[in-house]
Amino acid sequence: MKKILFLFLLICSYSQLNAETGYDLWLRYQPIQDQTLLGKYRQQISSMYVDGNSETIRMAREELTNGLSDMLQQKFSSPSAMGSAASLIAARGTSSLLATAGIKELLAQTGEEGFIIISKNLSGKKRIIISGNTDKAILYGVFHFLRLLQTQQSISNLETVSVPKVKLRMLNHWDNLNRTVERGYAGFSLWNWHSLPGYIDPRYKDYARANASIGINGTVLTNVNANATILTKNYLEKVKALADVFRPYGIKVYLTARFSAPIEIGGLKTADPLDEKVRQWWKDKVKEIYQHIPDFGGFVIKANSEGQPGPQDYKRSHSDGANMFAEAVAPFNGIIMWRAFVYSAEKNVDRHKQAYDEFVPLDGAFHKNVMVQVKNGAIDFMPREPFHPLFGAMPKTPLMMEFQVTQEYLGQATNLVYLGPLFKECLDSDTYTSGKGSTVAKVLDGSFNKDQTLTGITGVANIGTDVNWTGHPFAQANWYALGRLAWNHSLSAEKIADEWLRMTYSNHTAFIQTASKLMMESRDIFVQYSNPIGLHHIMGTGHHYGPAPWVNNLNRPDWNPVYYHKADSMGIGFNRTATGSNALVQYHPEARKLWEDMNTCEEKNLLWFHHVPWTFKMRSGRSLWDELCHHYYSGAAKVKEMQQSWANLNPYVDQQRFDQVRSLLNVQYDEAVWWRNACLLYFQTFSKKPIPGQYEKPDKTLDYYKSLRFPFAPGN
Ligand code: GCW
Repeated sequence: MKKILFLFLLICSYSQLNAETGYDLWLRYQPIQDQTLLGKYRQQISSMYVDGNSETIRMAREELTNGLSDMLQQKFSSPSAMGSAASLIAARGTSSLLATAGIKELLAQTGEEGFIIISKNLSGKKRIIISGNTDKAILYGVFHFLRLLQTQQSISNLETVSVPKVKLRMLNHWDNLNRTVERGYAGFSLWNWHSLPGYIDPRYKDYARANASIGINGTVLTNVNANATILTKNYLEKVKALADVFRPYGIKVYLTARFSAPIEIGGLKTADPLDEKVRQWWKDKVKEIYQHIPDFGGFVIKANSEGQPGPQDYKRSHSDGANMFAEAVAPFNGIIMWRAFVYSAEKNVDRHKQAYDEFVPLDGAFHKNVMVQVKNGAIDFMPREPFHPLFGAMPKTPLMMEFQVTQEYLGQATNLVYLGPLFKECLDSDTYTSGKGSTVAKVLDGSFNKDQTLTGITGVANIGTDVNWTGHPFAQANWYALGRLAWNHSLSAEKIADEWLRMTYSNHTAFIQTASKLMMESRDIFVQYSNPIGLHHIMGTGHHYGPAPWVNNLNRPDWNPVYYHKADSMGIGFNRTATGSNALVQYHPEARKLWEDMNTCEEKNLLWFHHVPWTFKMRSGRSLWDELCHHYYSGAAKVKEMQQSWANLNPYVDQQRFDQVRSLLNVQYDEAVWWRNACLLYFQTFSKKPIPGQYEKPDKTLDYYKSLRFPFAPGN
């Protein structure tokens, strides 16, 4: 009886949770409800002191004061008189406050950005010390400490030493100057170019806080499909205004450079990277940028890709192009991230192979301050994609990972898809290029190259003006996961989901268990009802929304879905073995083994590498056709289960955010059925086999699905 009453009271109290928009992201700093824990925390943190007076320290102090005051429900401040009397001290290792703390050795390992959080007896009193070698490190430590409280961890015996595994942890915004966002599904661009630099939207600071809290230290403000206008004086003043807001949070600003800018805004006749006038133009432009933004990070460049101008327009190589920029930014310690996302309409070569063919011969030809930025897979951010064969294949060139956080191909902003498992699947893949265990993550972090100074992971942002930043409330988790993995790629996707859920929603065990499962399964479920068994690139034209495997009339063969699935009366899938395009040859022989034989190939990538007969016997005992039906149907059915799981979480979530997710899951179910029916009806025209009797038949015709149009779908 008592138990029932308790449950009743619990449900009453939760359903009165205040409505939230999601604006606060994972930085909600909710009052700690658990009284025992609250008591402990209050005792352990009776007073605080943040030492220093730089802008960054001021931000750290502000965050800690607000966070502690809100969570512990008592007023905190950091009075300058407090100093060594405080029970929580945040200070640089060189601070006299920590002279006797004995942390020198620890701090010798933490570099410029790493931090320590330790419990220590100092002058006869137990304290918590947050320290590092720079103010930025302290800021990171403060955010981490707040996270410990937000996720209700014990702070009794702290001995955290945390050092980022890669140096550049970035977001790439595909934001246009007119504020549309290419592949953006969360409203318009945050950057209000028109009102900058005069008006500084407070949101810019919240953006910086959120990024700093997960260790992101760079942001590329503009679309890789670049507009040269960003490099004009007017706009540089706007960029400077943003850089000034981000700087205290340790975030550097980068831009995309349009290769033809010397012609478009410089009045030159050519953009040839070996032309002296062009080189000088870029040098002057870069100098001008650094006059505005002394810590400008550098450029990201998409060249000779999907119609963008580039060095090949002048019969020069990618390294000629990259090195011209590298030379211009080198005096200012800037860097160049040169994208490897290239494939040509003229070449009749499997698109999968083109970047490798183009870039591997250039290994060693790039200047020291150039990174080659490689997407996680060789095609294009597909729902499931084997790792890009370039990882491990350019040992003399630092490679930057480019993930896509925005869900261009993974349900955009209507589907709940947690990308942690996708990121991890790639990072943990073994390239074998330096022996067993040469994971993509280790290639990135420089484990195999002692001379490598540049290391990095970036993600194409999913952020816009929507009040909750990301459109789908759960898409916030993908931004969060990108940052956390860039800091520490060995974190598990589960651990990251757990942290995010606790901070964003609730620490309640029942909530965490169900919600975490929901997240962890979501990506596989999406793959099942959209692109199972290694299918890829069968989405709608242009907007990439929904299924359109039948499309075969686009200008370039490799823009057509039929190019990728190759369904015919015999079977389905892309033969990338030696008897086909032989893209497999680009992988190390050991890595190749996972895929090269149709009979042993891991099934999740089977149709990526093989053209498989409809009657082929799968491990389940089913024929390929039946297996395909099984995946599409069970994928859609699992969305129903997701809806049910979410419904059960009602007591733990405020009504506003609960309803939004609930409604979106309804949309997701409809979209799953749409993918399932459209794909199966279409593939059936080749397999000529029935959809097994246990499944409900599609209630619409293939022609109906083919007739659907979405002229104003976002992100296009
Ligand atoms: O994923 C594809 C997108 C394009 C994008 C391109 C790229 C910015 O459909 O919108 O262009 O990749 O990564 O350059």
